[in-house]
Amino acid sequence: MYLTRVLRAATAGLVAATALAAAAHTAEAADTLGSAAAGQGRYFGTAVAANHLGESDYAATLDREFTSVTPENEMKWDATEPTRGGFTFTSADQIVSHAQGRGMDVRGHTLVWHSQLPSWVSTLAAADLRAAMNDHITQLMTHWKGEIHSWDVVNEAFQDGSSGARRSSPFQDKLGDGFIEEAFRTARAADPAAELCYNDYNTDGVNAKSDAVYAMVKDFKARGVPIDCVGFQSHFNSASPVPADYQANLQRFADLGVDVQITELDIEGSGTAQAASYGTVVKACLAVSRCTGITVWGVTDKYSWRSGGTPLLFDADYAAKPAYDAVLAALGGTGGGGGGGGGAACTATYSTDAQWNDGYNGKVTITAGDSAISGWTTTVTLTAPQQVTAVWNATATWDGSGNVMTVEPSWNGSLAAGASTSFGFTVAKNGSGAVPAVGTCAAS
Ligand code: G2I
Repeated sequence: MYLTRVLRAATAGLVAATALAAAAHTAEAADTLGSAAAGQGRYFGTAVAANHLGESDYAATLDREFTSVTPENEMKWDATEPTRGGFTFTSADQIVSHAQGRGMDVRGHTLVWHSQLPSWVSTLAAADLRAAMNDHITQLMTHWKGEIHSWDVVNEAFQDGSSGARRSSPFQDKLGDGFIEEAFRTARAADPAAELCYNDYNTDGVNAKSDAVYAMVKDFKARGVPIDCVGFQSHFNSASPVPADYQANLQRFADLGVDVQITELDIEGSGTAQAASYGTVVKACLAVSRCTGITVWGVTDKYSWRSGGTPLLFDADYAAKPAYDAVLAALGGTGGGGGGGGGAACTATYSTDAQWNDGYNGKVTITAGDSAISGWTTTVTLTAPQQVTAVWNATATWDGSGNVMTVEPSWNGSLAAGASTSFGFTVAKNGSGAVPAVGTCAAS
C-alpha cells in the first residue's frame, strides 16, 4: 500500500517534471524576437555591421534573437564598386555567410541610392550612367543570386515635404523619372527569386511623400513593372513619432498588391514610453497580413547610427530594454527573455464618455495582465485640429506635432494582477469628428 503510493507519487512527479520540461521548452521556443515573430509568420531582423561580428556579445545577441539580417553599409555602392568595374564583396560576404550558417535570411540594401555613392558615378553622362547603374545591379544581384530574400532596389528617391517630387540625384537628374522603373526591370532579370522593394523614410504615415510613392507603386502594378514590396524605414523620435495612421498607411500599400516590410526601425527615447511606441509598430505590422517582417536598425544602442538617442532594443551592455519586452509581448512571445523585466503587462482600451456640440470626454482604461505592475504608459493620438484641453488621473507629455500625448500614471501606477484604473481627457473637436487612437500599453 505504502509502496504503491510512493510509486504513484514518484510516477506523478516524473510526469509533472516531464510536462514542466516540455512547457519550459515551449516557452523557450517563443522567448526570442525571431521565434516569437516566426510564430506570427514573420521574420524579425536587424542591421548588422561586419566589423562587429567578432565581438562575442554582439554575435551572441544577434544569433539568439534575429532571423534576418541587413548589411548596414556593406552592400552599398561605395562599398561594393568603389571604382568602376572594381567590385569588392568581402565584407558583405562575411555577413551573408554568418547569416546562412545560422539559417537567417538576408535583406539586400541597397542597389540604387543617391548617398554613399562613389564620386565616379556622378561624373558620368546619361548613357554611361544608365549602363553603370544596370551593370551595378546585375553584378551585385548575380553575385548573391538566390541568397537574398528581398532587395532594396531603389532607396529614398523622393523628396521630403509637400511637393511629392523626386529627389535630385545623378540618376534622377540625368535619366529622369524612368530610372526607377529601369532599375526594377534590370533587377528582376538578374535574380527572379528576390523580392524587389522600394524603400524610403518619412513615408510611414499618409502624407505627400508617401502619396507620391503610393502613386508610383500603383502605376508600376498597373503597367506590370516588377515590384514586390515597399520598405518603410520607420526612424522615429519625438519630433517624428509613430504616425497615428501608420497601420492604415501600411494597409493601403498592401492593398495595391505588394508586401510591406518595416526595414530600419529605431525609436529614440527610453523606458516605458519608448516601449509603448515599439509595441505600436509591431502590432501595426501584425495587423496587416502582407507585412512580412520587421528589421530594427542595429543590434545595440552602442553602435546605432544615432546612439545618443538610444533607439534600439538592447542597451550598450546588451541588456534587453523595456522596448524589447514590449516587442516580444506584442509578438505574442513569453517572459522577459534576454534579461528583461519579467511578466509585467497591461492593456489600454478607449471609450468616449460625455459628448457635446464641439467636444467630448475620452476615457482610457488600463488593466494589468497576469501579474501585478508598478507602472504603465501608453499613447493617445488625436487628429488635428482636435485639441486636448484637460487630462485627469494621469500625466501627459506632448510630442512636437502636438497630436500625440504620452501618458503616465499620476498616483495610479500600481495595479494588482488583473486590476484596472482609468484616466480621462477633454477634447475640443474644432470641427473634426475623429476618434482618438490609443497605442500599446507598456507596463513595468
Ligand atoms: O541614415 C540612416 C539610414 C537611413 N536609410 C538608409 C540607411 O542606409 C541609412 O543607414 C545609415 C547607416 O546606419 C550609417 O552607418 O547610413 C549612413 C550613411 O548614409 C551610415 O553612416 C556611415 C557614415 O556616414 C560613414 O562616415 C561611415 O564610414 O557609416 C559608414 C560606415 O560606418
